[in-house]
Amino acid sequence: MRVDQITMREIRLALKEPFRISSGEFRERRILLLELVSSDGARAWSECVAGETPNYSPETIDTAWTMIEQHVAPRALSRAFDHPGEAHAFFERDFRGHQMAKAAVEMGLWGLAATEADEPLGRFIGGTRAGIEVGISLGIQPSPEALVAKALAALAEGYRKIKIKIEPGRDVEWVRAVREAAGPSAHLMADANNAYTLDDAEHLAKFDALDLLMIEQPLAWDDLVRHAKLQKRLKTAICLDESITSLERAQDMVALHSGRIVNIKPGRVGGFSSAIAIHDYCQEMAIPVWCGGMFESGVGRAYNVALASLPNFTLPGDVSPSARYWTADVVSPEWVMDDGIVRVPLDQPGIGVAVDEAQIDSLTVRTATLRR
Ligand code: OSB
Ligand code: MG
Repeated sequence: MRVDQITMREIRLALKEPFRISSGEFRERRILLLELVSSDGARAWSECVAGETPNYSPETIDTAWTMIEQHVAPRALSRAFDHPGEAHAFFERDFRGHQMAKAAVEMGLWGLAATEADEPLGRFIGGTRAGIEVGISLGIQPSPEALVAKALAALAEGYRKIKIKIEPGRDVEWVRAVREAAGPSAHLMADANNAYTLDDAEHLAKFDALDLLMIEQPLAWDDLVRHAKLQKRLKTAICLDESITSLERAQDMVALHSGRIVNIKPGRVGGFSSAIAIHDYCQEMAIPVWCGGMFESGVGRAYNVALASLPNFTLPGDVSPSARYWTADVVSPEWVMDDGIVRVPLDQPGIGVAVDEAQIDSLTVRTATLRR
């Protein structure tokens, strides 16, 4: 496979409602999309998940734009690949960090390879599921009552897991209110996005009474050692998100006992090869994984859905349907949820959805095209 051309575009998509996490608020997504063209004329779209501000990881859409334009895309255009699985190691060579920038191009290569192989992306990577159980991620609400209302509405819509964003002052009592309203069988979890320190261990142990599936990333974004100390003091399983940026960090998590579950976001770990390697390793170690989300457009969602069809993605993923986020998504068909399940598109090759190019043109604020 040879890539002849990579077109970068930034589009703007307004979220239906603002989304607040402990480290910041999102109202609109500035989304970086790529379109790769192979020397055989095959085309594939991919998405960079970096946000507007560096509140989740050090990357932003602007750092990713620069890195892709100056470093990642030129590398991808510089040689042929027998298989997209070769790209990750090639992008890592003497090139530190910038996982989201690397992942956008690397995943595009997987999308392109699946298209050229005439196989659905999920099957191409060895996925076995035809549908993905969906969890919703609820942003920090103005009051516990508002949170309870959102959680009950989501359960009524069929969501299989409710993730509640928390921060100091809006945590145990807020989640307890949801537990009391939703009943003992609801699958609930909390995500702190780094809002706590080890000094909060005693407070966080109060979550143990609420029978949560897990608590996601309570401590610093790049921490493993303190999470291990905290995990010793909690019955509730810690799930790591921000801290797992590579297979090696997942191995460290297991070695240190920093957590018992991994949220895999392919963008955060440098792409599909790394995400699949973490999946395989966790499966060997009996660590359940699930697919996280970064408010992807329908393009990035296609990759998450394909990835989540691998067998060890045993917990519901943050792969909500298009209508949860956008008035109109940029793909057709839009992603839909039926009885809490998003279907893995297995009836067509590649990423399984078509990009609405006229709509994308109307949303585009900048472009760049790189050629071999
Ligand atoms: O921590 O999982 C997170 C969105 C932006 C940044 C970080 C996170 C999230 C989400 C969104 O929780 C989940 C989704 O895309 O539905
Ligand atoms: Mg998270």
